[in-house]
Amino acid sequence: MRLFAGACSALALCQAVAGVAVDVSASISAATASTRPLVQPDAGCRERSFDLTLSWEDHAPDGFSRKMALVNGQFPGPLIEIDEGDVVKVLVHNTMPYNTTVHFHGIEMADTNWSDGVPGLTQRQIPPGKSFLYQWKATQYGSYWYHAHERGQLDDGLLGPLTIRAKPHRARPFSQIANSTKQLQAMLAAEAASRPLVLSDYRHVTSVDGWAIEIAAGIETPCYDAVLVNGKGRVDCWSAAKRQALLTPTQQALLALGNETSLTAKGCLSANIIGNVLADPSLPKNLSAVPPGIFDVCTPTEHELATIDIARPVSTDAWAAFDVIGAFGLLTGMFAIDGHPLWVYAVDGAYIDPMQVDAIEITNGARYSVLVPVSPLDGNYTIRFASDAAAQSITGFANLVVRNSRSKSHTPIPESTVTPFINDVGTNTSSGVVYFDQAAMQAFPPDADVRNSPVAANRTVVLGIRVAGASYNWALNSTAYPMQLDNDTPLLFQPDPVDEGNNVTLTTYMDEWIDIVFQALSFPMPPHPIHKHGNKMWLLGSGEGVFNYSTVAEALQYIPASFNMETPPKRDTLATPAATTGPAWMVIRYHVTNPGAWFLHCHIQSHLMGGMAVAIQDGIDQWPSVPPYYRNYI
Ligand SMILES: *[C@@H]1O[C@H](CO)[C@@H](O)[C@H](O)[C@H]1NC(C)=O
Ligand SMILES: *[C@@H]1O[C@H](CO)[C@@H](O)[C@H](O)[C@H]1NC(C)=O
Ligand SMILES: *[C@@H]1O[C@H](CO)[C@@H](O)[C@H](O)[C@H]1NC(C)=O
Ligand SMILES: *[C@@H]1O[C@H](CO)[C@@H](O)[C@H](O)[C@H]1NC(C)=O
Ligand SMILES: *[C@@H]1O[C@H](CO)[C@@H](O)[C@H](O)[C@H]1NC(C)=O
Ligand SMILES: *[C@@H]1O[C@H](CO)[C@@H](O)[C@H](O)[C@H]1NC(C)=O
Ligand SMILES: *[C@@H]1O[C@H](CO)[C@@H](O)[C@H](O)[C@H]1NC(C)=O
Ligand SMILES: *[C@@H]1O[C@H](CO)[C@@H](O)[C@H](O)[C@H]1NC(C)=O
Ligand SMILES: *[C@@H]1O[C@H](CO)[C@@H](O)[C@H](O)[C@H]1NC(C)=O
Ligand SMILES: *[C@@H]1O[C@H](CO)[C@@H](O)[C@H](O)[C@H]1NC(C)=O
Ligand SMILES: *[C@@H]1O[C@H](CO)[C@@H](O)[C@H](O)[C@H]1NC(C)=O
Ligand SMILES: [Cu+2]
Repeated sequence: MRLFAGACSALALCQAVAGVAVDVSASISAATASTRPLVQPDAGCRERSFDLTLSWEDHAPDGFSRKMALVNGQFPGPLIEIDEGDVVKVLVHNTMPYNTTVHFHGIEMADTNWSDGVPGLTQRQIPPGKSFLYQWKATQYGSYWYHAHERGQLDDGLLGPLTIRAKPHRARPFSQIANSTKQLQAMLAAEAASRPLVLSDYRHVTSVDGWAIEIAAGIETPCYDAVLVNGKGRVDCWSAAKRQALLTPTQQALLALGNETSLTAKGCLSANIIGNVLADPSLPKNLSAVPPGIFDVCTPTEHELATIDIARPVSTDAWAAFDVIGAFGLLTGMFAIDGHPLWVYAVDGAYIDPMQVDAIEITNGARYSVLVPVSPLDGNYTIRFASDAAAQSITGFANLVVRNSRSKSHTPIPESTVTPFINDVGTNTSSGVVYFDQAAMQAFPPDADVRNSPVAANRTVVLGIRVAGASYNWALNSTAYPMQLDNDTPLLFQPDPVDEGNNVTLTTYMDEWIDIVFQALSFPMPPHPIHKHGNKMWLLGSGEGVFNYSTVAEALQYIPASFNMETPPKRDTLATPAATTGPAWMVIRYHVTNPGAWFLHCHIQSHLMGGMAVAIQDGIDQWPSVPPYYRNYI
C-alpha cells in the first residue's frame, strides 16, 4: 500500500524540515514547517512523505490475541515504496505506551546520519504521545525494511517492508537468466511490481514481559509461538512422533548433553538445556520463574494463512518477483516455494549474478530478491519457511496461487501435489535440491572496492563473544553494552574523542579500512547475525578454532584457504559460524566512508537486549554536525 506518494507541493519541494517535536494531534504541516533543505532528491526524483502512526492494540496474527505494535493499524506495517534518488520523509507518531524509535534496516543514511533511529546513538527516544520526523535520501536501491530499534520492540511486531525501485538506467543482471526481448521485458515488469514476503517470528508474550521473564529466570527463552508470512500464520503443534523423527544431529547432540531425548511440545530445547547445559552452570538461575507457556505448552490455533495471488497473463511469458525479508527476532531457517526454483537476483538490496536455487537459508535481517517463472497453468503452491535453529523446530506457511488473469472464477484451486524441496526442519527431500550458497554470490556489476583495498587493514579489532555476568547477557568484546545508554545524550551529538573506556565503543578515522574479528569464545554457541548500521561489510573469512593472528595479512600466510579477498560477499548482516564443538571466528572488513555513530550488533532481539552490541564512532575526524531539529528533540 502506498501511503502518500509524490505530488509534493511546491512548498515541500523547495523547503525542508526543521521544526520541533510535535504532539500526535498536530498536523504534518506543523512538523514540516521549514527553513532550509537538509537533503535534496536527485534531478527528476521526488520528495516523498509518509506518515506512520504506531499504536499498541489487540491483534491476533496467528489466532492468538495479544497487545502488539501496529503501524497505521496493520501488521506488518505498510510498504514504503519509493524510487532511487528520492528524498523520504517519514513522520512517526508514537501513540504506544512505550518509548520507541524506527530504524531503516540497510539504509546507509548518507548525509542524514541523525535519521538512523538508534536511541542513545543517533537520537533521543520518541516518548508516548510524541512524533519524530525521519528524513533521508534513497542513495541505494532494492529491498529493505524498517523496524523498531527500542530494546526488543521488534518482537512486538513493529516492522514493515521498504522497497526502493532502482533507476531505469541502472544495469540489471537479468540477461544472465534469459535473453529474449520478451523474457527480459517480463522480468523487468516483474521486478517493477515485486512484492514483499515478510517472514517473522511471533511470541505470545510482549517483549517487555519476555525480558522480565529472562531476568527473573536468569536464562534466555529462545522459543516462539508461530512463524508468520506477511503477518499471518498459525500455531502448529507437532506430534511427539514428528518432533522425534525430525530431530537434527545438532539438536540430538545438545539434548544428550542434558540427558534429554526430546524437544518440548513447542519444538524447543528445554529450559533445562538452555539454562543448565548451554549456559555457565555457576550463574544464578531460577527455572521455576519461567511460565509453562514459554517452552512447554503448545496450544494449536486455527487461522488463515497468507495467499499471494499471481494473475497469470493469458499467452505471454510471465515472471513474478518477491522480496523475501527475514524480519525475525530470533529464528533462522530455510525458505522455499514448492515447485518453483528461485532465481536470486539481489541480496540485501544489491544485484548479484543471478543464482538459481531451490531453497534459501534466511537469517535475521536478510533480504533476498527472487524471480520465478509463472507456470502456464493455474496452481496453488505452498510457500514454506522451516526453522533450522537448534533452539526450535517450527514452520510457517503461505500459499502462492496462480490464476489466469481473465478468470473470474473464485473456486478454490487444489493444493499442488509436487514434492516440496525441503522438509519441516529445512532438510532437502531429494539429492538434487540446490541451496543458496552465500560464499558463491558475486556482485553485479563486479565490486572492485574490496579487491583494491590494502591487504593490511588500517585497524584490526578483535571482538570476543561470550556471555557476561548472566546467561542472557551476551557480549561483544566481553562487555555487555549497557542498554541504559538508550536514555543518554546520543553519541552522535556528543562524540567521545578518546572513547569512554567502556569496552563497547570503537573509534575510526575517515577512509580507514577496518577488519573486525568476531571470535566465539565458548561453545556450543549459536550463529549470531551481526548487523552493521551505516554501511555494508565484506565477509573476508571464517573458520573453526581461535583466530590466532594479529591481522588478516598475517593469517593469509598460514590459512589462505579460509579467506576470499577477491570476491567476498558484501552484506549489511553477516552471521557468525555456529561454534558447535569448539570456538569459531569470522572476519569482516569495511571502509570508513560514512562518518557517524553507528551500531554494530547481533540482530537476535534477546541478544541485543542482553548487550550484544558496540557503538562505532566512524570517521571521528570528520564528525557530522547535527541539525537543530534533531539535536534539540525533547
Ligand atoms: C552526516 O550528516 C551531516 C549532517 O548532519 C553531514 O554534514 C555529513 O556529511 C554526514 N556524513 C555523511 C558521510 O553522510
Ligand atoms: C545472454 O547473452 C549474453 C551476451 O551474449 C550472454 O553472456 C549470456 O550468457 C546470455 N544469457 C543466457 C541466459 O543465455
Ligand atoms: C547426565 O547424566 C550423567 C550420568 O548420569 C551425569 O553425570 C550428568 O551430570 C548428567 N548431566 C546433566 C546435565 O544432568
Ligand atoms: C523463583 O521463581 C519463583 C516463581 O516466580 C518464585 O516464587 C521464587 O521465589 C523464585 N526463587 C528465588 C530463589 O528467587
Ligand atoms: C490453496 O490451498 C490451500 C491448502 O489446501 C487452501 O486452504 C486454499 O484455500 C487454496 N487457495 C485457493 C485460492 O484455492
Ligand atoms: C540431500 O542432499 C545430500 C547432498 O546432495 C544427499 O547426500 C542426501 O541424500 C539428500 N537427502 C535426501 C533425503 O535425498
Ligand atoms: C523514555 O525516553 C525518555 C527520553 O529519552 C527517558 O527519559 C525515559 O527514561 C525513557 N523511558 C524508559 C522506560 O526507558
Ligand atoms: C572492560 O574490560 C575489562 C577487562 O575485561 C574489565 O576489567 C572492565 O571492568 C571493563 N570495563 C567496563 C566499563 O565494563
Ligand atoms: C575490548 O575490551 C578490552 C578490555 O577487555 C579493552 O581494553 C579494549 O579497549 C576493548 N576494545 C574495544 C575495541 O573497545
Ligand atoms: C590505510 O592504510 C593504507 C595502506 O597501508 C595507507 O595507504 C592509508 O593511508 C591508510 N589510511 C588511513 C586513513 O590511515
Ligand atoms: C598460532 O599461530 C602460530 C603462528 O602464527 C602457530 O605457530 C601456532 O601453532 C598457532 N597456535 C594455534 C593454537 O593454532
Ligand atoms: Cu546473537
